[in-house]
Amino acid sequence: MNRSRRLFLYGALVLGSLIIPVRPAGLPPGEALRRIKVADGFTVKLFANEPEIRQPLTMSFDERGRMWVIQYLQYPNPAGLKAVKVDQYLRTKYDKLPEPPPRGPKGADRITICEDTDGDGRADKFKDFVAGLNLASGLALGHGGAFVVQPPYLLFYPDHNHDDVPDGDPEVLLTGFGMEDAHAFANSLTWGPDGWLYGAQGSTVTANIRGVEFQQGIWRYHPLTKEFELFAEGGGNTWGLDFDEEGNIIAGTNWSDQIALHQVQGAYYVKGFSKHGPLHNPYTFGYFEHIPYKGFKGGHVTAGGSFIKGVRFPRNSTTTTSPQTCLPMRSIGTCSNLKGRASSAISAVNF
Ligand SMILES: [Ca+2]
Ligand SMILES: [Ca+2]
Repeated sequence: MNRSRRLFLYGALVLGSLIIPVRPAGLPPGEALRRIKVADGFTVKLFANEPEIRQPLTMSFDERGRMWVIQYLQYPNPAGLKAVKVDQYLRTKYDKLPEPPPRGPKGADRITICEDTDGDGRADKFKDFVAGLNLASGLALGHGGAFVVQPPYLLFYPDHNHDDVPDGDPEVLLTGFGMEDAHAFANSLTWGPDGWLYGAQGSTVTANIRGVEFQQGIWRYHPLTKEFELFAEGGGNTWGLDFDEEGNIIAGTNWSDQIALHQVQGAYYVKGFSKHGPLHNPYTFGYFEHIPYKGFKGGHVTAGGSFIKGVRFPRNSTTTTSPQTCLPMRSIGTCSNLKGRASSAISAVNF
Protein backbone atom coordinates (compact mmCIF):
# COMPACT_ATOMS: atom_id res chain seq x y z
CA MET A 1 0.00 0.00 0.00
CA ASN A 2 1.13 3.51 -0.74
CA ARG A 3 1.66 5.12 2.61
CA SER A 4 0.89 8.64 1.38
CA ARG A 5 -2.53 7.55 0.16
CA ARG A 6 -3.53 6.55 3.65
CA LEU A 7 -2.98 10.00 5.02
CA PHE A 8 -6.57 11.15 5.04
CA LEU A 9 -6.26 12.81 8.39
CA TYR A 10 -5.70 16.44 9.00
CA GLY A 11 -2.38 17.06 10.65
CA ALA A 12 -0.49 19.85 12.28
CA LEU A 13 3.06 20.83 11.41
CA VAL A 14 4.81 22.16 14.43
CA LEU A 15 7.56 24.71 13.81
CA GLY A 16 8.90 26.13 17.02
CA SER A 17 5.95 27.76 18.74
CA LEU A 18 3.93 27.90 15.52
CA ILE A 19 1.28 25.31 14.71
CA ILE A 20 0.50 25.40 11.00
CA PRO A 21 -2.48 23.26 9.93
CA VAL A 22 -1.71 21.14 6.93
CA ARG A 23 -3.79 18.78 4.88
CA PRO A 24 -1.71 15.80 3.74
CA ALA A 25 -2.31 14.24 0.36
CA GLY A 26 -5.86 13.01 0.15
CA LEU A 27 -9.24 14.18 -1.00
CA PRO A 28 -11.91 15.96 1.03
CA PRO A 29 -14.74 13.55 1.89
CA GLY A 30 -17.18 14.97 -0.65
CA GLU A 31 -14.66 14.85 -3.46
CA ALA A 32 -13.60 11.32 -2.57
CA LEU A 33 -17.23 10.27 -2.70
CA ARG A 34 -17.64 11.73 -6.17
CA ARG A 35 -14.64 9.83 -7.47
CA ILE A 36 -15.74 6.40 -6.31
CA LYS A 37 -16.81 4.30 -9.27
CA VAL A 38 -19.65 1.86 -8.82
CA ALA A 39 -21.62 -0.44 -11.05
CA ASP A 40 -24.54 1.00 -12.99
CA GLY A 41 -27.58 1.49 -10.80
CA PHE A 42 -25.65 1.73 -7.55
CA THR A 43 -24.93 4.80 -5.45
CA VAL A 44 -22.53 5.43 -2.58
CA LYS A 45 -23.35 7.70 0.35
CA LEU A 46 -21.10 9.10 3.05
CA PHE A 47 -21.79 7.88 6.59
CA ALA A 48 -18.76 9.08 8.57
CA ASN A 49 -15.46 10.77 7.78
CA GLU A 50 -12.55 12.66 9.24
CA PRO A 51 -11.89 13.90 11.81
CA GLU A 52 -14.17 11.51 13.74
CA ILE A 53 -13.13 8.43 11.74
CA ARG A 54 -9.64 8.05 10.29
CA GLN A 55 -7.94 5.09 8.68
CA PRO A 56 -10.89 2.73 9.24
CA LEU A 57 -9.82 -0.87 8.92
CA THR A 58 -12.94 -2.90 9.59
CA MET A 59 -16.48 -2.40 10.81
CA SER A 60 -19.27 -4.35 12.46
CA PHE A 61 -22.89 -3.51 13.20
CA ASP A 62 -24.54 -4.16 16.56
CA GLU A 63 -28.18 -5.05 17.33
CA ARG A 64 -28.99 -1.34 17.65
CA GLY A 65 -27.83 -0.59 14.11
CA ARG A 66 -24.70 1.19 15.22
CA MET A 67 -21.45 0.80 13.35
CA TRP A 68 -18.33 -0.17 15.27
CA VAL A 69 -15.07 0.77 13.55
CA ILE A 70 -11.43 0.00 14.20
CA GLN A 71 -9.36 3.10 13.52
CA TYR A 72 -5.98 1.65 12.57
CA LEU A 73 -4.07 4.76 13.57
CA GLN A 74 -1.04 2.98 14.97
CA TYR A 75 -0.23 1.47 11.57
CA PRO A 76 2.33 0.51 10.38
CA ASN A 77 4.60 -0.02 13.39
CA PRO A 78 3.62 -1.15 16.88
CA ALA A 79 4.17 1.18 19.81
CA GLY A 80 6.69 0.24 22.47
CA LEU A 81 8.55 -2.41 20.50
CA LYS A 82 11.96 -2.14 18.88
CA ALA A 83 12.65 -3.72 15.52
CA VAL A 84 15.80 -5.82 15.77
CA LYS A 85 15.78 -7.54 12.37
CA VAL A 86 14.06 -7.05 9.02
CA ASP A 87 14.42 -9.58 6.19
CA GLN A 88 14.05 -9.14 2.41
CA TYR A 89 10.29 -9.64 2.66
CA LEU A 90 9.98 -6.90 5.31
CA ARG A 91 9.31 -9.45 8.01
CA THR A 92 10.26 -7.67 11.21
CA LYS A 93 11.38 -9.29 14.43
CA TYR A 94 10.83 -7.24 17.57
CA ASP A 95 12.80 -7.15 20.78
CA LYS A 96 10.03 -8.61 22.88
CA LEU A 97 6.53 -10.01 22.91
CA PRO A 98 4.09 -7.35 24.10
CA GLU A 99 1.80 -8.14 26.99
CA PRO A 100 -1.91 -8.03 26.21
CA PRO A 101 -3.92 -4.89 26.97
CA PRO A 102 -4.08 -3.09 29.28
CA ARG A 103 -0.55 -4.02 30.40
CA GLY A 104 1.30 -3.91 27.09
CA PRO A 105 2.43 -0.79 25.19
CA LYS A 106 -0.43 1.51 24.36
CA GLY A 107 -0.91 2.45 20.72
CA ALA A 108 -3.11 4.90 18.84
CA ASP A 109 -5.74 2.44 17.60
CA ARG A 110 -9.28 2.71 18.87
CA ILE A 111 -12.65 1.10 18.44
CA THR A 112 -15.28 3.75 17.86
CA ILE A 113 -19.06 3.36 17.90
CA CYS A 114 -20.73 5.46 15.20
CA GLU A 115 -24.43 6.17 15.66
CA ASP A 116 -27.00 7.92 13.49
CA THR A 117 -29.34 9.28 16.16
CA ASP A 118 -31.66 11.25 13.86
CA GLY A 119 -31.95 8.79 11.01
CA ASP A 120 -30.59 11.07 8.29
CA GLY A 121 -28.07 8.49 7.10
CA ARG A 122 -25.05 10.22 8.61
CA ALA A 123 -23.32 9.30 11.85
CA ASP A 124 -23.66 12.12 14.36
CA LYS A 125 -22.59 10.49 17.62
CA PHE A 126 -19.19 8.93 18.17
CA LYS A 127 -17.94 7.11 21.24
CA ASP A 128 -14.80 5.12 21.79
CA PHE A 129 -15.45 1.65 23.20
CA VAL A 130 -11.76 1.12 23.81
CA ALA A 131 -8.69 3.20 22.95
CA GLY A 132 -4.96 2.70 23.29
CA LEU A 133 -4.91 -0.44 21.17
CA ASN A 134 -1.67 -1.35 19.46
CA LEU A 135 -2.32 -2.55 15.88
CA ALA A 136 -5.77 -4.01 16.39
CA SER A 137 -6.72 -5.68 13.13
CA GLY A 138 -10.01 -7.52 13.56
CA LEU A 139 -13.37 -6.98 15.26
CA ALA A 140 -16.57 -8.97 15.76
CA LEU A 141 -19.49 -8.37 18.12
CA GLY A 142 -21.33 -11.07 20.02
CA HIS A 143 -21.71 -13.13 23.21
CA GLY A 144 -22.04 -9.94 25.24
CA GLY A 145 -18.93 -8.18 24.11
CA ALA A 146 -16.38 -7.54 21.41
CA PHE A 147 -13.86 -10.00 19.97
CA VAL A 148 -10.71 -8.17 18.93
CA VAL A 149 -7.58 -9.37 17.18
CA GLN A 150 -4.48 -7.55 18.28
CA PRO A 151 -1.61 -9.84 17.27
CA PRO A 152 -0.36 -11.93 18.84
CA TYR A 153 -3.70 -12.11 20.70
CA LEU A 154 -7.36 -12.79 20.13
CA LEU A 155 -9.10 -10.85 22.90
CA PHE A 156 -12.62 -10.65 24.26
CA TYR A 157 -13.81 -7.39 25.81
CA PRO A 158 -16.94 -8.15 27.87
CA ASP A 159 -19.76 -5.63 27.97
CA HIS A 160 -22.62 -7.64 29.39
CA ASN A 161 -24.50 -4.58 30.65
CA HIS A 162 -24.32 -2.95 27.20
CA ASP A 163 -23.21 0.45 28.46
CA ASP A 164 -20.48 0.66 25.82
CA VAL A 165 -17.80 0.44 28.48
CA PRO A 166 -15.83 -2.82 28.84
CA ASP A 167 -16.77 -4.57 32.06
CA GLY A 168 -13.12 -5.28 32.78
CA ASP A 169 -9.81 -6.18 31.24
CA PRO A 170 -10.01 -8.24 28.06
CA GLU A 171 -9.82 -12.03 28.23
CA VAL A 172 -7.00 -13.54 26.19
CA LEU A 173 -8.62 -16.28 24.09
CA LEU A 174 -5.71 -17.14 21.79
CA THR A 175 -2.02 -16.30 21.62
CA GLY A 176 0.34 -16.72 18.70
CA PHE A 177 -0.80 -14.72 15.68
CA GLY A 178 2.09 -13.43 13.58
CA MET A 179 3.42 -9.91 14.17
CA GLU A 180 6.08 -9.50 11.50
CA ASP A 181 4.11 -7.23 9.15
CA ALA A 182 1.07 -5.06 9.89
CA HIS A 183 0.00 -5.40 6.23
CA ALA A 184 -0.74 -9.05 6.83
CA PHE A 185 -2.10 -9.31 10.36
CA ALA A 186 -4.92 -11.66 11.30
CA ASN A 187 -8.09 -9.93 10.20
CA SER A 188 -11.68 -10.08 8.96
CA LEU A 189 -13.36 -11.64 12.00
CA THR A 190 -16.62 -13.01 10.67
CA TRP A 191 -19.31 -15.17 12.27
CA GLY A 192 -19.94 -18.37 10.42
CA PRO A 193 -23.42 -19.91 10.10
CA ASP A 194 -22.14 -22.69 12.37
CA GLY A 195 -21.40 -20.40 15.34
CA TRP A 196 -17.64 -20.42 14.85
CA LEU A 197 -15.75 -17.16 14.64
CA TYR A 198 -13.73 -17.15 11.42
CA GLY A 199 -10.75 -15.03 10.50
CA ALA A 200 -8.03 -14.71 7.91
CA GLN A 201 -4.31 -14.25 8.20
CA GLY A 202 -2.38 -12.70 5.39
CA SER A 203 1.04 -12.93 3.86
CA THR A 204 4.39 -12.24 5.51
CA VAL A 205 3.46 -13.33 9.02
CA THR A 206 3.68 -16.72 10.70
CA ALA A 207 1.30 -17.81 13.44
CA ASN A 208 1.83 -20.60 15.90
CA ILE A 209 -1.30 -21.21 17.92
CA ARG A 210 -1.49 -24.22 20.21
CA GLY A 211 1.21 -25.87 18.12
CA VAL A 212 -0.44 -25.18 14.77
CA GLU A 213 1.87 -23.16 12.51
CA PHE A 214 0.58 -21.38 9.44
CA GLN A 215 1.04 -18.26 7.39
CA GLN A 216 -1.62 -17.37 4.85
CA GLY A 217 -4.90 -19.04 5.61
CA ILE A 218 -8.35 -19.11 7.17
CA TRP A 219 -8.69 -20.00 10.86
CA ARG A 220 -11.60 -20.30 13.27
CA TYR A 221 -12.35 -20.19 16.99
CA HIS A 222 -15.41 -21.45 18.82
CA PRO A 223 -16.54 -19.05 21.56
CA LEU A 224 -18.22 -21.74 23.67
CA THR A 225 -15.95 -24.77 23.33
CA LYS A 226 -12.79 -22.60 23.05
CA GLU A 227 -11.54 -24.79 20.20
CA PHE A 228 -9.13 -23.40 17.61
CA GLU A 229 -8.66 -24.80 14.11
CA LEU A 230 -6.78 -23.92 10.96
CA PHE A 231 -9.64 -24.09 8.47
CA ALA A 232 -7.62 -23.88 5.25
CA GLU A 233 -4.01 -23.07 4.38
CA GLY A 234 -2.85 -20.70 1.67
CA GLY A 235 -4.48 -17.89 -0.28
CA GLY A 236 -2.05 -14.99 -0.44
CA ASN A 237 -2.35 -11.84 1.60
CA THR A 238 -5.94 -12.36 2.58
CA TRP A 239 -8.13 -9.50 3.76
CA GLY A 240 -11.85 -9.95 3.76
CA LEU A 241 -14.02 -13.05 3.87
CA ASP A 242 -17.72 -13.72 3.77
CA PHE A 243 -20.16 -16.61 3.51
CA ASP A 244 -22.61 -17.11 0.71
CA GLU A 245 -26.12 -18.41 1.31
CA GLU A 246 -24.89 -22.01 1.22
CA GLY A 247 -22.09 -21.50 3.73
CA ASN A 248 -19.19 -21.26 1.30
CA ILE A 249 -16.34 -18.99 2.31
CA ILE A 250 -15.18 -16.53 -0.32
CA ALA A 251 -12.03 -14.70 0.73
CA GLY A 252 -10.02 -11.87 -0.78
CA THR A 253 -6.57 -12.12 -2.29
CA ASN A 254 -3.67 -9.92 -3.33
CA TRP A 255 -2.88 -12.04 -6.38
CA SER A 256 -2.68 -9.93 -9.50
CA ASP A 257 -5.74 -10.14 -11.80
CA GLN A 258 -7.62 -12.34 -9.33
CA ILE A 259 -10.44 -11.37 -7.04
CA ALA A 260 -11.05 -14.16 -4.56
CA LEU A 261 -10.66 -17.75 -3.44
CA HIS A 262 -13.33 -20.26 -2.49
CA GLN A 263 -11.94 -21.54 0.81
CA VAL A 264 -12.97 -25.10 1.71
CA GLN A 265 -12.35 -26.75 5.08
CA GLY A 266 -9.15 -28.77 5.11
CA ALA A 267 -8.07 -27.55 1.69
CA TYR A 268 -4.74 -26.13 0.58
CA TYR A 269 -4.35 -23.14 -1.68
CA VAL A 270 -1.67 -21.36 -3.61
CA LYS A 271 0.44 -19.14 -1.39
CA GLY A 272 3.75 -17.33 -1.36
CA PHE A 273 5.89 -20.46 -1.55
CA SER A 274 9.12 -18.58 -2.17
CA LYS A 275 8.59 -16.67 1.01
CA HIS A 276 7.04 -19.28 3.26
CA GLY A 277 8.25 -22.57 1.89
CA PRO A 278 6.03 -25.53 1.00
CA LEU A 279 2.65 -26.37 2.45
CA HIS A 280 2.85 -27.64 6.01
CA ASN A 281 1.29 -30.98 5.11
CA PRO A 282 3.91 -32.94 3.10
CA TYR A 283 1.25 -35.40 1.91
CA THR A 284 -0.91 -33.00 -0.06
CA PHE A 285 -1.53 -33.69 -3.74
CA GLY A 286 -1.18 -30.10 -4.81
CA TYR A 287 -3.25 -27.06 -4.07
CA PHE A 288 -6.28 -25.15 -5.32
CA GLU A 289 -6.03 -21.94 -7.28
CA HIS A 290 -8.13 -18.80 -7.29
CA ILE A 291 -11.69 -18.53 -8.51
CA PRO A 292 -11.46 -18.41 -12.32
CA TYR A 293 -11.86 -14.82 -13.36
CA LYS A 294 -11.43 -12.73 -16.47
CA GLY A 295 -11.69 -9.04 -17.07
CA PHE A 296 -9.85 -7.74 -14.03
CA LYS A 297 -10.07 -3.94 -14.01
CA GLY A 298 -8.90 -3.02 -10.54
CA GLY A 299 -5.67 -2.37 -8.78
CA HIS A 300 -3.42 -4.87 -7.11
CA VAL A 301 -5.38 -5.97 -4.07
CA THR A 302 -8.92 -7.07 -3.31
CA ALA A 303 -9.36 -5.55 0.09
CA GLY A 304 -12.52 -7.38 1.05
CA GLY A 305 -16.03 -8.11 -0.05
CA SER A 306 -19.49 -9.07 1.06
CA PHE A 307 -22.24 -11.25 -0.28
CA ILE A 308 -25.32 -9.09 -0.50
CA LYS A 309 -28.70 -10.61 -1.17
CA GLY A 310 -31.48 -8.25 -2.00
CA VAL A 311 -34.25 -7.80 -4.47
CA ARG A 312 -33.56 -4.07 -4.75
CA PHE A 313 -30.35 -4.62 -6.68
CA PRO A 314 -30.55 -3.36 -10.24
CA ARG A 315 -30.83 -5.98 -12.92
CA ASN A 316 -28.13 -6.07 -15.53
CA SER A 317 -28.33 -7.64 -18.93
CA THR A 318 -24.77 -8.97 -18.76
CA THR A 319 -25.51 -11.28 -15.84
CA THR A 320 -26.46 -14.80 -16.61
CA THR A 321 -27.55 -15.77 -13.12
CA SER A 322 -29.38 -14.02 -10.32
CA PRO A 323 -28.12 -10.47 -9.97
CA GLN A 324 -28.98 -10.52 -6.28
CA THR A 325 -25.73 -12.26 -5.38
CA CYS A 326 -23.09 -9.58 -5.51
CA LEU A 327 -19.51 -9.64 -4.40
CA PRO A 328 -17.89 -6.20 -4.42
CA MET A 329 -14.30 -7.23 -4.12
CA ARG A 330 -12.12 -4.52 -5.48
CA SER A 331 -10.89 -1.17 -4.43
CA ILE A 332 -12.59 0.48 -7.39
CA GLY A 333 -15.92 -0.68 -6.06
CA THR A 334 -17.44 -2.72 -8.83
CA CYS A 335 -19.36 -5.91 -8.29
CA SER A 336 -18.95 -9.43 -9.51
CA ASN A 337 -21.54 -12.10 -9.85
CA LEU A 338 -20.42 -15.58 -8.83
CA LYS A 339 -21.59 -18.54 -10.84
CA GLY A 340 -21.55 -22.14 -9.75
CA ARG A 341 -22.42 -23.84 -6.48
CA ALA A 342 -20.42 -25.47 -3.70
CA SER A 343 -17.36 -25.98 -5.79
CA SER A 344 -13.93 -24.50 -5.89
CA ALA A 345 -14.54 -24.15 -9.61
CA ILE A 346 -16.89 -21.25 -8.98
CA SER A 347 -16.28 -18.58 -11.55
CA ALA A 348 -16.97 -14.88 -11.56
CA VAL A 349 -18.08 -12.39 -14.14
CA ASN A 350 -17.95 -8.65 -13.86
CA PHE A 351 -21.04 -6.49 -14.14
CA1 LIG B 1 -27.47 11.55 11.69
CA1 LIG C 1 -20.02 -2.50 30.42
